[in-house]
Amino acid sequence: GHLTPSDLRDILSFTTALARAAGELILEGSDAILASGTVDEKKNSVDLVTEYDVRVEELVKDTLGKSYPLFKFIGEESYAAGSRPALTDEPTFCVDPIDGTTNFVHGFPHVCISIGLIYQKVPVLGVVYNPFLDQLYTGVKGQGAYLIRKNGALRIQLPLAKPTHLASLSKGLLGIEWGSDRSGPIIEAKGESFKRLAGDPKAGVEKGQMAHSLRSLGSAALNFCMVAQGGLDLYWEIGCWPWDVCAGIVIAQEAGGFISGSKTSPLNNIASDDVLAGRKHIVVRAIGDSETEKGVDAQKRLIKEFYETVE
Ligand code: 2AM
Ligand code: CA
Ligand code: CA
Ligand code: CA
Repeated sequence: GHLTPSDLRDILSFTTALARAAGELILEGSDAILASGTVDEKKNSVDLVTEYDVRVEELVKDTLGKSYPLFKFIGEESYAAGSRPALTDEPTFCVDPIDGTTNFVHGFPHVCISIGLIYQKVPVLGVVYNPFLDQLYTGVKGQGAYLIRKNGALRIQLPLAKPTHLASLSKGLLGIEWGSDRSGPIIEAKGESFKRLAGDPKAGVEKGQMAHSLRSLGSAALNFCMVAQGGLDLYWEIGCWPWDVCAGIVIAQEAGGFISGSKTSPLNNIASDDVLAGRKHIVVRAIGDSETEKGVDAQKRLIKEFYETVE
């Protein structure tokens, strides 16, 4: 059936409570993993997974399945285990049980549960909860983005979050990530882009054009939330999956951010699908002369292409 704004509000309360419950399990898991837990390697020695990634996804998948039996479910660990439903126009939850697993196993407190909802192939709702810092971010298409902490809920709106003179690509604070694909060409190309952003003259940067600094939070979802909050001026990443970006896209967009992607931007010397989030003029500058897509087109494409990427 059709998803109304009121349905989305109901789903938001449900998924917010669920994210908090998942957060409790993540905190419990952190103590266990740091004390004596086993960390397994997936594709290489930096692609990590723990039993808690799987347990949190089971909790979320089972709970959603009971209340929303007709909705489809896409999750990182289910996908890894071979459960890969086709992406359709039906309502589809898109979940990353632990985003920032590397942080999780190191006790670096930028870790979250990310619950997104896709409808007609567009992300329409996102809940991202960091239980270590007790920060919960929400976004619902057309209904705004919020940061909820112990002391209350705050509507987040980019134009109000930061003085304009600080918000540019040069002089910005930029979110970038090394990712878990460390194959030579990828890491070399990323390194070149990062050097350019950091101001290495040999990498072709004009004086005064470098970023204030680069930050790697280690969680894609939290990078989007930090863009929404105004803490990062741009988030740029290559190698994402739909569960990394689904919830965060809605939160950043509802806070007034712009989402795009480009295989041909000056940042993207890997020519693989990337994602950019930030204020529109900053994203447009980062993309340069290459084509900028309309927000919804870019989001649709990102979810679809990220999902249909063949390993
Ligand atoms: P994870 O912790 O759920 O595995 C770090 O770059 C961020 O990107 C994390 O959100 C991480 O999610 C995600 N990520 C996972 N695999 C990646 C890859 N191959 N390339 C880039 N990012 C990846
Ligand atoms: Ca992972
Ligand atoms: Ca992830
Ligand atoms: Ca994960």
